[in-house]
Amino acid sequence: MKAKDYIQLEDHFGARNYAPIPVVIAKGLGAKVWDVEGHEYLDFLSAYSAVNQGHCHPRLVEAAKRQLDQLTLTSRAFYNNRLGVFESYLCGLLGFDRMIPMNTGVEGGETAIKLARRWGYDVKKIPANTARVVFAEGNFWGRTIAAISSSTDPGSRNGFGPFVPNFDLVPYNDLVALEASLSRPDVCAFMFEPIQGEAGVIVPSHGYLRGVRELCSRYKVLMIADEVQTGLGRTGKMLACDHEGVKPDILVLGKALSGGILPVSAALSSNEVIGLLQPGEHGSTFGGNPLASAVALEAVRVVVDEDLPVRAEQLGKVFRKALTECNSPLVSGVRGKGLLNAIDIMPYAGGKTAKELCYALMKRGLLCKQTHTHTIRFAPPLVISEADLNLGLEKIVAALRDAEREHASH
Ligand code: IF1
Repeated sequence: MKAKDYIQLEDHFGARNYAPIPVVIAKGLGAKVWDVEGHEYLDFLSAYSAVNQGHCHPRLVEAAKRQLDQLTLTSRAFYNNRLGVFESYLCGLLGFDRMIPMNTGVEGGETAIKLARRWGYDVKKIPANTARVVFAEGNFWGRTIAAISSSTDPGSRNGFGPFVPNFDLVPYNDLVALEASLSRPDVCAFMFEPIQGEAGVIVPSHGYLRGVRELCSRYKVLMIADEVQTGLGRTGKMLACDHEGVKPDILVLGKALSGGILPVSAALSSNEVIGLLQPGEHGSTFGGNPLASAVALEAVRVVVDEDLPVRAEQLGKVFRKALTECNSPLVSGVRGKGLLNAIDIMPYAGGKTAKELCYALMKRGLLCKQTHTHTIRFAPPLVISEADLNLGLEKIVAALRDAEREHASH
């Protein structure tokens, strides 16, 4: 079968809830993927930061294969010999008392909100069924009814109402607005991304994270950091909150928690918060399964053993410096932290923009994806070699020069 045959199958039998770039990937290793025709690409999206460790990391594939021959799923009706070992390692590494293992990132977010509401009622004594959760405009934490209920993106919300009540919104990176919202006595939590991913890699002012921490402590509101995308080394620290030495009350992880092998997420918190849950009050069929626990333990160990946060920090500086110094008139912004970066593209050649540049980059052997109309997010695996990063930069600069020439002759 050719690429077009695979595309036709998905187009005929699948939902059209995506508009993928027309490449059919069949193999991945490290920072590279290959399509069904054998063409090689540098992956500068990393499945939206789920393969920080690189595609098919040998240690993760080995951990999965080893566990597959033993046991994959028991349900939580029984104990298994992998979950507790994973929980103790992750809680110890990140400095939390306890965690709840789930599967997708959005389940991690839902878990965090349930924990915060329960804490609001049992500890902050908020009247039953009135607890409020505050979110930042531009947030993205998934596609469930609760997640889209907090969204400010019409594309995520329209046609899916009615929505979950008692969700409030404040502008991102605005501590004055945040304080006004948190001062309400019925607010139990503020859930936010330390860097907004889908919104276009929005990096808040230095001091914002510390300001959020101080306000949440002052008004007795739980600070929930959604690090599904920014966590596990992506922004140049183990957690994006580490850039300001801030510890959230609840931490949500996902994506790279399994290195892209299978869905693994978690909500980590304190005895005071997680200790409130009684048997039967939360869970998931696959949450904490032995296969996920074995793979996730190894995935986090790889982040630590290969010093991926430091790599992201160093290579990110190389990346942003090169893109800034190329001085392309089409690039109106370069921003990011670690290896979570983005550029804003001015419309060129009669209305072309980020999407067309992504197509041009695909033809040059680099895969990335636009977010909203004018922004391209670049997020290669954190294991990318400096040589491959520079190769990727050459492709990006060459595609920008082509676009500049096309714009000039238009
Ligand atoms: C898709 C976006 C990114 C996330 C943060 C929770 C979740 C996500 C900060 C939920 C998931 C994914 C969803 C994925 C594409 C990708 C994405 F473009 F959709 F918005 F990364 F920015 N918190 N983000 O970024 O995790 O339930 O998906 O495991 O195709 O929808 P999930």
